[in-house]
Order: sequence, then C-alpha cells, then structure tokens
Amino acid sequence: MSSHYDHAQVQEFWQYVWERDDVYRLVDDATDPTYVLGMFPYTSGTLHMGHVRNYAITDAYARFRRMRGDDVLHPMGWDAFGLPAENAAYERASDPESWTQACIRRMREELETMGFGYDWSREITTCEPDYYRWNQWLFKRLYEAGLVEYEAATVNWCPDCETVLADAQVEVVDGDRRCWRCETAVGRRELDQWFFTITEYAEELHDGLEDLEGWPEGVREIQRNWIGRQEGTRISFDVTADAETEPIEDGSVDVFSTRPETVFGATFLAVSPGHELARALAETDEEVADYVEMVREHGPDEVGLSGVDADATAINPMTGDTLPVYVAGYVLEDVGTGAVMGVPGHNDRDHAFALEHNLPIERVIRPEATDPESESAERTSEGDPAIEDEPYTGEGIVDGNDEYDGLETESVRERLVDDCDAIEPDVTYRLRDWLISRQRYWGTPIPVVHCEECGHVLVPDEELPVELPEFVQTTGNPLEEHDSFRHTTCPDCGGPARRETDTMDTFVDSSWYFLRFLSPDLEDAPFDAERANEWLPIDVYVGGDEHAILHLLYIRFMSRALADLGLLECREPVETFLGQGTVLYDGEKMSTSKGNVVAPLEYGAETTRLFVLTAAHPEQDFEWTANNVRGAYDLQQTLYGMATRFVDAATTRVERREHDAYLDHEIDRTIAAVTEEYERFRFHRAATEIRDLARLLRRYREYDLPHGEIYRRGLLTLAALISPMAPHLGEELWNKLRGEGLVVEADWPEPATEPSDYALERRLVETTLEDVRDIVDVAAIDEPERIELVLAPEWKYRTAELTAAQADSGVDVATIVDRVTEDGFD
Ligand code: ANZ
Ligand code: ZN
Repeated sequence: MSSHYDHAQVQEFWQYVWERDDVYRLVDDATDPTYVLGMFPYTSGTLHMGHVRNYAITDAYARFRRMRGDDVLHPMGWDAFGLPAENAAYERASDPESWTQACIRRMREELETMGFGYDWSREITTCEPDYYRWNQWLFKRLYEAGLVEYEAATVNWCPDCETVLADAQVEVVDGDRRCWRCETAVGRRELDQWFFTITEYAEELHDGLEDLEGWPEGVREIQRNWIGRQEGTRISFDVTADAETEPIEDGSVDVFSTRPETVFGATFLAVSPGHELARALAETDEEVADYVEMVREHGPDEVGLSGVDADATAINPMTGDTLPVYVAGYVLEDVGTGAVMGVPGHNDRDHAFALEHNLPIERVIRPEATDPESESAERTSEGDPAIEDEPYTGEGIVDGNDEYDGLETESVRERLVDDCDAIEPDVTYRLRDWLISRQRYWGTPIPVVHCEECGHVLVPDEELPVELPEFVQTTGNPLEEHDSFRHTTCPDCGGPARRETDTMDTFVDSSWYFLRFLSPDLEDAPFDAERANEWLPIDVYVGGDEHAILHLLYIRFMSRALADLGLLECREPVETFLGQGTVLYDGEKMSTSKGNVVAPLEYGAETTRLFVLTAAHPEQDFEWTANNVRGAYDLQQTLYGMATRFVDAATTRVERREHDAYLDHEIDRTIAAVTEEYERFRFHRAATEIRDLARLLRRYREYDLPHGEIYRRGLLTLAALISPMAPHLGEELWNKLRGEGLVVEADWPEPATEPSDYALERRLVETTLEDVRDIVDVAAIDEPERIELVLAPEWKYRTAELTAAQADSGVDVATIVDRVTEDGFD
C-alpha cells in the first residue's frame, strides 16, 4: 500500500459514507442541542475564501462538540434574494430565478466538496415561496403590533441600481455618499415607503449590548455608536404664527439640546423643512413652500447655510424674549426633534447661520477664569475674541444672567431641569427606522394592496404567499409591468385595488432565518415555538464583522419583536459571536474585484481547510502564501505516513519500559491542551500541539521499539484530535488504525491518567491584551499578591500591555519569558 495520501479519492469516499450514514442529521426531539451557525452565503456565484474560512470554523467547532457528546445543530441555507441576481439576469438576458438556482447548485457542490458537515435536511432558500411567505406573515404580525409604518420619506436613491438604499448601505468615500454595491453617487427622492420601527427598541438594543459578553467588544462598540444614544434635554418654545388667520395647532415647538444652559443666548429658533411647523407654514407662505421643495430635491447635504425667515415668532422660555423662526436645511428632520434653538454665541453651525442671516449673536458663557499670568487668561478678560467673530463652544461660567451669573455651566445644566417647566431631561438616539421597501423585483413582495376606499389593506393570511410573477426585462421595477399582478381587488371591500409593488430588503430574510432552520418544513408557522425556546440562543455564530451594524442589529431587533409578539422567549439570539478576519493576498483583501483570488479547491479541500484554520486566530487577518499552505499539506502527509507504516510494518513490544510513561503523559497532556484550544477556537494552537505530538511519536519510535498499545493510542489520538479540522484525513487514519467505525461518530479522546496542570499553563501563554487581563483575573483569585505568567518570547517586548494588565488587576505581574517557544509553522 502506498503511503502517499491521495486526497481527491479519500475525500470523495468519506463524503459518500457520511451522506450514506446521514451522520450530520439532528433529530427533532433533541434537547437543547449546541447551535453552531455560519452566516449563510449570498448566492452570488461561487464560494470564495472568506466563505471557506467562515465555514471551516463552524464545521471544526461543530465536529468538536459532536465528538464531545453534544447534539449539534449545524445547518446551511441560501440568502438568495437581492440585486445582483437581478443585475446578472439583465446581463445574461435570463431571469434571476434560474441564475440563482444555478449559483445554489454550484455553491452547494463546492460546500460538499470541502467536506463541511451540514444537516442538509434543514436547508432553506429565501427566494422560495415556502420561505418568503413567512416574511410576509411576519410583516403582518409586526404591522398588527404597530411596528410597521408607511410614510412619505426622503430616501437615498441609487440612480444606477434604481433603488432606495438604507442609510447603512450608503458609504461615505472622501466625503461623497456612494452606493455600497456599485459606488455610484447617491441622490435623493421622496417616496412612500415601508418601515420597521426598530427605533422603538433603540434603548433596549443599546442597553443589551452591555451583557453580550460573548461578543467582541469591537462589534459591540460599532453597534453602540450606530444606535448613538445621546443624553440631553428637551426644551419647549411657545410659537405663534404672525398671520393670525392660521394659528399653529400645538402652539409649541420642542428642541433637543445637549447644552440647555445656552438657552439664555438663543436668538432664533430653526426647524427642519420636514418639521410639521414648516409644513403648516408652507400652506400660507409661498417662500417657505418653495424652500421646503428645494431642500427636498437637493437633500440636506447641499443646502449649506440656506434658510428662510418664516412668519412666526417663538418665545424663549427662560428670558421671555421673542425670537424669529427659521426653516433651515441644516436642521435635520430625523435628528432629535427636528428643531433647534439657535445659539450663535456658542455653537459653530448656529454661528455661521446667524452671520449669513444677520441674526444677533450673544455671549452668555465665558471661559472659567484661570491663572491671570497665563496666556489663556488673556482670552477671559476684556480682550476676548469678539463673539461675533468666533463662538465659544466650551464649558465655562454663565455670564450676564441675574439668577445664574457666575455659576458653572455644568451645574446650571442640571439646575435648569428643576427650575424650568419647559426644560425636561431627554435621551435621543441616532438610530433610524429600518426602511424595508425596495423598488425591485427579486425580493419578497410586501403583502399589501392599496384601495381607494379602504387605504392600504393587508393581504389575508390564507392568501399568502403573494408570489412573485414571472420576471420581465425592463428598465424600472418589473413588478410595475405586470398588469395582472398590479391590478387586484381589495380584500375588504372587493373594489378595484392596486397591489404594492415594493419588495422587502433582503435583510428581512436574514433577520430570522436562524429560526427557520429549527423546523424548515413547518407549514402553519414560521418556526416551531417550543423548539425555539429550547434550542435558542445560537451558541456560536461566525461571520464577517462587516455585518456589525446591519444584520447583527436586525437579528437582535427581530428576536425582541418576536418575543413581544409572544412567539419567542429568547430576546438575544446569539450568545457567542466570532467575527472572522480577512484572508489577504499580497497585503490586500482577497477579492474577485482585485483579481487576486485563490479558488478554495485549487489546493484540495483538506489542505485549504487546515490552512485557513491554522494560519492565524479566527479573528485575525492572515496572508495566503503558497509556502504556508505547504505546511498544511505536509502535516497530512506526515500523519498519513505514520499510520500507514505502523499498520503495515511495525514490530512492537508488549512489556512496558520506563520511558513509556512519558509518552502516556504527553498524549494526555496533548488531549487536555487541544481540548482547551478548540473550546476557545484557537485552531492554530491545536494544530501546533498535534504537530508536537506527532514529532514526539516519531522520536519515540526511533529511540526504541515502540510499545504497541501506547503507540497506537498516540496515533488514534492524533486522528481524533485533527478530525474536526481535517475530517477526511481523520476518517482515513481512524479506519486504518481501527478498521471500523467513523471518527465523526467517535467519542473525543479522554486522558488515560490524571490530567496534568498543562492546560492551565497553556492558558497563560497568550497573545492578546484582553487575554492577559483574563489571566490576571483568574490567577488573582488563587494568589492575590503576585502572579507568575509563563509567556511566549514575543511578550518580552509588550511590556506596556502587561503594565496595563497589572494596573487593571492591582497585582504584581512577574514575568518569566523563556519557558515556552513561539508557535507557528516550522
Ligand atoms: C443648543 C446648543 C448649544 C447645542 C451649544 C450644542 C451646543 P452634538 O452636537 O453631537 O452634541 N441639534 C439637535 N437637533 C438637531 C437637528 N435636528 N439638526 C441639527 N442639529 C441638531 O448634538 C447635539 C446638538 O445638536 C444639540 O445641542 C443641538 O444643538 C443640535 F452650545 O442645542 B445644541
Ligand atoms: Zn377597499
């Protein structure tokens, strides 16, 4: 028998056996399985290295857990709706459906060739009516719960894709707003749009981040900023219209301000063109009407310091002064209350606006008096730069107000809330509602009809799904071209009605797909609620952290909304999130557009899997180099060669000799260490351990005639330990050494003797600051004054981080830097 490992043949054989024995299926009556999920791929054509890295991680972890005795849910599906399919259809004069199905066939084959172990009986495809009917059903439930709005809104419009874009799909490149897909400059349009009111959950989504300990802090921070919680105050200004004939309904306008103590210096009030006051004034004031129209066309980015003096007057609640009211484009409609008090003396934008419109500029705060000798003291005296020239935006003391004169801004800020009925504490969020309307064909039809008599009416549940009609090639939205789709009857009155032609953002599909995997064929509900309550949250979710603000926020929102609908108990759907790093090639991200792609199958499944897993920690970027790939290849050949030689030719002995104990101990030590590394997704370290044990086994054999049983245990251990990362090789070795059974169904190896303290020691060899902080915490419990860290040599140069860790923990960290060698390929 040849000792050369023919990977193509080996892969094909074991893939056949796994499928025949259905080894990855999770039974429906499993109790609380470990749910391991990789972000399902967008069906864009073919698998790329990013997918392979993602799925190699989940597969290795799923296999590890399965061998540890867990029931494991490790499913796969297709994020199949979206623009690229539609664009491809135009390019090829075909249709999105057949293009998408062809992509799915190819990508599924590629996944299978890579040997990823999925429970394919749970496969889902979002463009199929069986799936998207539940998008429609959920839309209706959210609507009934008041979480859906239909509103005229100025939206981002990509002229090239001819579609509306969510804020997060607009990328700012060198100050230009561009489409995330085609990079065309984004314009604006006013359209009636469907929204999910995710802002109702802003506070909860923000606060919940605190407890997401299984998520990287970086991702949490991105979400935190995106939600953008800001504390401030709401100040109410009485407003009267000058034209007595048209009084303003409410009589007051609220503004949001983070600096209420500047209210004494408010010299005007400004509302956004979309504010209800602006809309009301536009009814009678042509100038206002023209201005509102102008801003609507050009968008707030192009209006600069423009604005119009409206025929209205506001009263400053603190000073009683009357203030002019402006409609101004620099005031944003969906920030705060859509209105500001203009404080030109202390705010840059208000200052610029006041200069432009000849409004008074008043100083009501001056910098705190400092050391009279110092240079800055100059500025506090009479020699201050004139407030007309430059606003003073810092903190300081209130100036020129009888009651508050001389007091610090911060204390006045707090006092005003108590002293003035018109000033209330308030919190605003930057987060906007989720615009889900797309003027595109390849998505879930929104289940609504518009009736002249009844307004918009939801399609009854028993008529779902509203299926997509056949695709037609056209310049706009193909759904507009289908008379039979467009013209329908009203479910309420039976009269003529127009069917909604917007489809849903594909992020709706992916906001709950993890639930469909639990019961993919269920016909009377989107998911089995009982099972969901038992199986969720997802234990480990792996994907790119470029999804930190869209997808990863939407799944958190959807879970909460479903929970409030009484459909789900779990409000936080992902316990541990692992954001995988990027695969680089010559320092750049490997991507089709850069033309630097290595096809996943170029090197064979096993080598590719092993390499992407062991090149770096999953969260780190790494460089694809042929040399390093070689290391992954050689490891397989080495293990295969050792097993073959042992089975074919080894003469062994039965009686124990002294040095056998050492090998026994080292096998156990390796088991403990590798187990720990898998637990923490450190596949690269697991591989190093496996290599070390293989090397030791070789030396053991060269040194003396090997003890048959111990040596065999060593080889079997290697087969089991490597199998989560290299499952075909694992099976091949297992089969050679045992002649029966599958390693995928085997138990994880157990140490034969008492585990040594190696695992702990190993934990002390860390490479990131966060980890060091962990250790300091852990160790501090046993030995509060002094800890000895065993560190890799690279740490010698990272004293600043160690000092920080030490400061955090308040203990003395003594370092020993020479005991462990750096790992990596050798
Ligand atoms: C008066 C004031 C005085 C403010 C001052 C600031 C400084 P930042 O700037 O991030 O702290 N604001 C509120 N709503 C707005 C809207 N719809 N469009 C444009 N600007 C708006 O954000 C808070 C400040 O942004 C608020 O506090 C308000 O101006 C402005 F010396 O009120 B401030
Ligand atoms: Zn009707």
